Amino acid sequence: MKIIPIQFHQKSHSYPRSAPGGGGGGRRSSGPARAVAARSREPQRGRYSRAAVRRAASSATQKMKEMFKINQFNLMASEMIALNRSLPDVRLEGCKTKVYPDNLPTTSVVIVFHNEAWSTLLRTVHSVINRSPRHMIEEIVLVDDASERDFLKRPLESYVKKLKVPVHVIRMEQRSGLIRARLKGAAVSKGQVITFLDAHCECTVGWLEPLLARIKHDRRTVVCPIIDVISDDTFEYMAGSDMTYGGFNWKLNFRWYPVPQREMDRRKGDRTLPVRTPTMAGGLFSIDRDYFQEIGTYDAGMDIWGGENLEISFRIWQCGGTLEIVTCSHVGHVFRKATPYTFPGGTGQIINKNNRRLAEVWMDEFKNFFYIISPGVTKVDYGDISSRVGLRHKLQCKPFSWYLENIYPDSQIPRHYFSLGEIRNVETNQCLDNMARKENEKVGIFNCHGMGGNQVFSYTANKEIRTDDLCLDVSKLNGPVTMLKCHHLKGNQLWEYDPVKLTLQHVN
Ligand SMILES: [Mn+2]
Repeated sequence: MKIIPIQFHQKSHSYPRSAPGGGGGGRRSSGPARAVAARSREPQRGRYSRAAVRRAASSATQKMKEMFKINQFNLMASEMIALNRSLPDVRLEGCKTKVYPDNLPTTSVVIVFHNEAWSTLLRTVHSVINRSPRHMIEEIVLVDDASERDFLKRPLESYVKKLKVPVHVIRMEQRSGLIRARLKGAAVSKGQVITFLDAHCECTVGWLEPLLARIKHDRRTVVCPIIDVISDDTFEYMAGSDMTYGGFNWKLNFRWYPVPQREMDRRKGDRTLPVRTPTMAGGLFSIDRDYFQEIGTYDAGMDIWGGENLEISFRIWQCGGTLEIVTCSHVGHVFRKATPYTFPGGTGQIINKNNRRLAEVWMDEFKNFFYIISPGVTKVDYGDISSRVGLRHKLQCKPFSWYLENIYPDSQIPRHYFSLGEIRNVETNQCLDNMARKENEKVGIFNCHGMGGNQVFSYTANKEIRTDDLCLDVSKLNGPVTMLKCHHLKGNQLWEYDPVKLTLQHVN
């Protein structure tokens, strides 16, 4: 049996890091090619000149490393690439011939930034202007979340004044975080649709029309483009996969998972049709401006960043909307391995608080999967959620069980299960423990600590034993018991519990 690996895995950031082998992979962008050309001049022969070239090269490398730290991407490479560079057309063939209505709604493009590099921010702006039909762009709104860099003040304002699309720069008075800065940007925007982009993106040909067309068709549809990968090292542009969609694990981390067969069947195998996705990555999406208000924008009680993407995803689905990845729309994003930002109080506590609010308001009893695997979360002060609970009632939103059943039946959180907790050997008082090991490794046994976390397993209605998104699996006689991606097909992942003998037995 074939296990489809998850293509994207990342600890602290909710975007794919590596591109699967898509159509754009392997193509060289103009920037790094130019850097290579500059190096190709033959050094003169001779000991001293060679040493000088080596010294120069090593000091350039040193400088590149220093500059990398500023934004956690290769700033030197970014600065060598034109602000209006051309990009490959990475769309599926069937997308290139699609015809969209003329009278699509207009959009405001809202981009929040904090200490962003000039080159990546302006490349985002130029790519919007160059690759969008002029009459569909109402304006671009740049929301500065209290940046400290001088070039992002007056120089930015005078630069964008000369562009052929109105660009407004608005400033947060103090560091407010992504969520509140986006709310401010949305509040001043005038387009019929709001399109949120990150500050280090590049839009490709034809990106906007298919997004707006879905919203025109149904204003309660919220749409994301396929997020392509701009290398944080070379700025090479690589197509993202149309075969993954958004999910989440028990820790409420956003993850990309393979688009399941049922969603391929619903689209009759046509990959150019939008994919219904359980969640969005969060950085890039378009939404009808009035609908954004109706469904309650963002939870303004959340701080800075984190959890807001799952919150709006659950809310859209549970309250009668639709969330899609429009596979004919491609926007690139620079994926970073580490965040260059610091937050007052540290990121961990902020994300715990935001996730706690999201679990309390939207997840009903299924919040226990989150709390038992991350017990620290139940200790954070998450503030007052009464207005968000009120919103849920006012909009008559459906329960989380409905979402799991109908929108995300392949969820890592099982809709039906027999038990959730530790698996204890009653004679030795030792417990099964995932030992924080990864996929394909053996499950461990350790003294029971009663603190949840790595000793939490669920015995599901499908008779799987799961810990987060891994299932206990035995593929040969006499073991070992390994942890593999759950495949929902029973087989090697089927276990029988005998409540009389208190045994769990692998039955395949
Ligand atoms: Mn980003």
